[in-house]
Amino acid sequence: MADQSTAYITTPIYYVNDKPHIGHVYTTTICDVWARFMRFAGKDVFFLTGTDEHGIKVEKSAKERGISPQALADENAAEFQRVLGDFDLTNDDFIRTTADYHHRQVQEFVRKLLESEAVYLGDFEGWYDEGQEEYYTETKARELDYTSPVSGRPLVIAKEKNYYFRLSAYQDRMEKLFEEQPDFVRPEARRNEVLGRLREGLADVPMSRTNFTWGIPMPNDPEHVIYVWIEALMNYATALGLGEIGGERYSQRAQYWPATFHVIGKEILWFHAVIWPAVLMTLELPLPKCIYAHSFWISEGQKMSKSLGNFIDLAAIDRYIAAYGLDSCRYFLTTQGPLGATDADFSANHFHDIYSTDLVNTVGNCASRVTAMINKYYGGAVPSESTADNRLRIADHDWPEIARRTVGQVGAAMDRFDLAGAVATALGLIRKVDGFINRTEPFKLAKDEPKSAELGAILYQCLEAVRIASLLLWPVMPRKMAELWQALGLQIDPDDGGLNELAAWGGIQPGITVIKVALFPRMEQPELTTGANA
Ligand code: ME8
Repeated sequence: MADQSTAYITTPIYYVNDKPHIGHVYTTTICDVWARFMRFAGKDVFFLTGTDEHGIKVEKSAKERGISPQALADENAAEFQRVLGDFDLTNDDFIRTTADYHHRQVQEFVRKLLESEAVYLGDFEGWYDEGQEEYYTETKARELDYTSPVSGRPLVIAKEKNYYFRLSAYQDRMEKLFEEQPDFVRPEARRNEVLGRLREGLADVPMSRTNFTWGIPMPNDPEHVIYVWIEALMNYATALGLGEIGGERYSQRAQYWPATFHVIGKEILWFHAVIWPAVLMTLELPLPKCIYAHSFWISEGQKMSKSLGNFIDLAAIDRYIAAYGLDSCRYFLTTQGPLGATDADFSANHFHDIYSTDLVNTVGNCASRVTAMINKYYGGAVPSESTADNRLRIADHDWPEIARRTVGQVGAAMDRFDLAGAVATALGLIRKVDGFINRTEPFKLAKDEPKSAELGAILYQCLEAVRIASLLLWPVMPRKMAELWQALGLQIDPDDGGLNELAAWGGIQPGITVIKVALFPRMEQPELTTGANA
């Protein structure tokens, strides 16, 4: 099981009855940023994403199209993999819940649950959301006005003989968990929601269904199919082979358990924050460290919907990538997304503003300014920052200390999954370089005292700070930062770790040649539409 050096991050597994859209790309991209950063920082990371392929919705969609559920799952899982491939995502595996190893292990886990006191056969009647395949308590159903918060369709009264998971028996353990592990659910607003619902009291939840067949049968009673939510949650454990102790997967991957972060959207928090830990407690497996539930993207100020034509689907995302480049899209998603407790608006104007302000005017401009001056005044050869052995301290800037602090703050933000905070801190280092240039005016100095020690020191320090910022920004913009490294003659493989050593002050050797870079072209705002049919 996990020690200090390993980390495990997961996305939800996505339903294959729908096409991939910005929400899926978003969650997977932010997990990718974190995974990349942690690998660079020297952790042994396992990053998992995948598809949720069973359940009545897939069965129905397949029937409508006159194909088998497996054929539909194969087609859409391939589409998800293709799309995710376009976003430079570095997931270590892509789990599909129709895989044999998942099937075997889920049955094994359910066998264990059946042996415990946690599962029983009983009658059930309740408010049911057909689209989400989720039951609601009377209180919750009333609060929702008896309509699905996801599809807007009416909830129905459903009745079935089912196996139940005795969630009610976990009330005390759950309350204790939330008390002892205050960071178990993040952000805080989401934790409070779960706590509120927890205090209303836990009701048992169905664990099996008999009204369809597309799923994994209960090992003791094949008439029943295991409830897709219980089965889907288990993917986080089956991907690591935890249901087959001693097996190949287990020997290679068990050390990653438990998850550092299960990153999800807020609509599926209850399953992850309450049901999943109760199942894990019964299976006697360690609990995840944090369930991080982000909010939603909305589009141009409104909930995304096909009828409004404002859906940020793949065709729309592709248009943004074509106009601004992939890394700009990763940057926008990471820094402007709904990482916190409020929804975030995806708007063409906002995208363009961020591109212009942060990427063109800040990152791109600063890197270009510094490399251009070194070329102009030193023919591209990096000057030294010192006279004899003394580093010149100019304009009260203790650069090594500023850089050290920045690296520490970015790491601490990443530890909390505050990706936007981490990037803002890294960008802050670039802004300090800009401020430093404006204060010290090397261009004037170059006129008065060409090649003075002070001029050399200023430019060295600017370049060094830009280099360190680029290491911190790499997880978000891997292609652009690699382009910058090439211009600076640096060979870095972040997958090999070493961030702390590389980010130590003084990494650039005076005398090496740097090329002037232009990372982000300035441009007029392009006309971009959102939905495919907008
Ligand atoms: O719920 N903004 O799958 P799913 C941000 N199979 N993120 C969004 C979003 C939006 N507007 N819309 C969706 C399922 N997402 C289950 C999960 S896990 C064991 C099973 C993202 O295909 C967000 O991460 O409906 C959300 O939780 C996920 O897509 C839901 O994907």
